[in-house]
Amino acid sequence: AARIFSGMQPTSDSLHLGNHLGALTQWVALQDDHDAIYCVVDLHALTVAPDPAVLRDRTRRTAAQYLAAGVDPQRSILFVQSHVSAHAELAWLLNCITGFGEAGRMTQFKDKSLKLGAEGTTVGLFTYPVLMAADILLYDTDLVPVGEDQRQHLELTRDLAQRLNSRFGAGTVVVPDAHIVKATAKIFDLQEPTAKMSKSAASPNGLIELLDDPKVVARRIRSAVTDTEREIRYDPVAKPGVSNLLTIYSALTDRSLPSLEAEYDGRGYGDLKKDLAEVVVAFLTPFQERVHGYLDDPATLDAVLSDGAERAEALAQDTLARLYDRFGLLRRV
Ligand code: AQP
Repeated sequence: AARIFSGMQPTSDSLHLGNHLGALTQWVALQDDHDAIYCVVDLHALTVAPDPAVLRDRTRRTAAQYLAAGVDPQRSILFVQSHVSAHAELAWLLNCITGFGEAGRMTQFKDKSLKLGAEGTTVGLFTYPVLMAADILLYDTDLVPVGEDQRQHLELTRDLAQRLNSRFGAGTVVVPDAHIVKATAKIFDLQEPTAKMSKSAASPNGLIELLDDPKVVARRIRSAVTDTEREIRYDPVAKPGVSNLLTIYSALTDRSLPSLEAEYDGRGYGDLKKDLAEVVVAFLTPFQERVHGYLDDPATLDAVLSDGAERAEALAQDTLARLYDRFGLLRRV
């Protein structure tokens, strides 16, 4: 079966609906007929200097949300990045074959470093996509399910993989493909429906976090920005706000966009928002119960993560040894 690898950063207490629909939903679907590995990428989270106790807590919370969404540790490998030291080690090798200009062209780095300023921007943030490439290449990954915002990082990963293969011989590493599901590749901010929904949004009102109070969620959906027309129609260019609501509705109910357009033909935005709020709350309520179930039993959660790390480590060590050898590092006897 094709190998899948993906991860999310433990950089907030809760994942948001963009993370869920853009990535996590695909993770759960793909584990049926793929060999899947899912990771809480805590080393990546260090690029934003989190408080140590908060990071530790968020790492468990992120894993609990993967499980609550349906990641099955029997069928997939679920682990924490820092538990497998090969990630940091391979990242160093890849740092040494990545161009400074090449890394500097990453738009996410450019955006974030512009906000942080030269002194606030760490070298870690700069090499973040290289660590991401290491995560992926360590497991001979074929497919990486991510949202649209990660496309450029995936391209860099592919470039680095091809470079390794041309330098050290075909088949040194697997060149991975992005798996981006078009319909949900980019969920937008409810208040600013041309910007991606993001945990670092200007206003919390545009964000739906999976662990938010359902009442708050319903209120945010009811006050989502739409437009001055009245027609409920999927048209992301002319009607980004309404289209985003329809995308979320469709993804959570498995109903097609045309069937939703037909149902809301002649009805107002208020109806759409009220119904969507119910759909989202109906999804979130049992999800939150499951998350709290996992968090209430940290020993079991830690055991799941430890088992996952053991299985991931065996695979990662194999790739790392192969690459140390190709790079010409003397083997310890
Ligand atoms: N709005 C989104 N729509 C669809 N997919 C999304 N993803 C993130 N936002 C959306 C996908 O979620 C996964 C998590 O990636 P991450 O942990 O690296 O988080 P992120 O991309 O840093 O998340 P944010 O909230 O967007 O953070 P900031 O504000 O820091 O940029 C990835 O697969 C991503 O594509």
